[in-house]
Amino acid sequence: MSERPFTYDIKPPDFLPSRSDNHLVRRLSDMKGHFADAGALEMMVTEADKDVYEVYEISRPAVAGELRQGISVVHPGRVGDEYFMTKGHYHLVMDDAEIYYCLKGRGLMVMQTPEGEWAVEPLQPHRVLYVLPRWGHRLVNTDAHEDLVAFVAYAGDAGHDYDTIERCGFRKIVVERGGLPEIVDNPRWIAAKER
Ligand code: S6P
Ligand code: ZN
Repeated sequence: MSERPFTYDIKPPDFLPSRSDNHLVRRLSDMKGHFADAGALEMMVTEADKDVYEVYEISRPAVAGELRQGISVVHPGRVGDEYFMTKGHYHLVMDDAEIYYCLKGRGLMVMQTPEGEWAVEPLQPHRVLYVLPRWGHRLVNTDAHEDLVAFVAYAGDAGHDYDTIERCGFRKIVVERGGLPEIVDNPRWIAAKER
């Protein structure tokens, strides 16, 4: 029988999808190299290897024309003064864009191009963010208590380039200063010309 159109629900209060094909959990120990304060991360991993974020994937074939979907949940917390966040990535197919629709919580999307341009956009419930082709993206939860939850949709063939971010980092990181989020230079960022 041929495949049929399908629906699923994303309902409050937790906004987890009623259907998902994969559930990924990224713990502190998966985040080595991503947070600026490596010492603080190491200590936290030893004390309690907390979940940093989770992804519920609604999988589709990895071909252009399909749309993969998911729910990303970034938990509240900090490593040193840096807020919990996703690893972040470029799409392997750099021309593939992505839609984020924020369902719950407060946060920031940190974005950049390989050429060193950067942008940070605030996320709050009911806000849509369009991630342009070529822009690497990382979700940051800046709330002290609540999960940051977003629905995402992106081209089936997009793929994930994590290596570039692992090697070079994001140009900007988000830290807490006096109880408020502040965007600062990433001491680990390696500019394209030095890569
Ligand atoms: C996929 C999309 C999201 C992220 C998720 C986790 O293109 O941007 O589903 O995969 O937010 O982030 P990351 O950086 O670990 O893939
Ligand atoms: Zn993406």
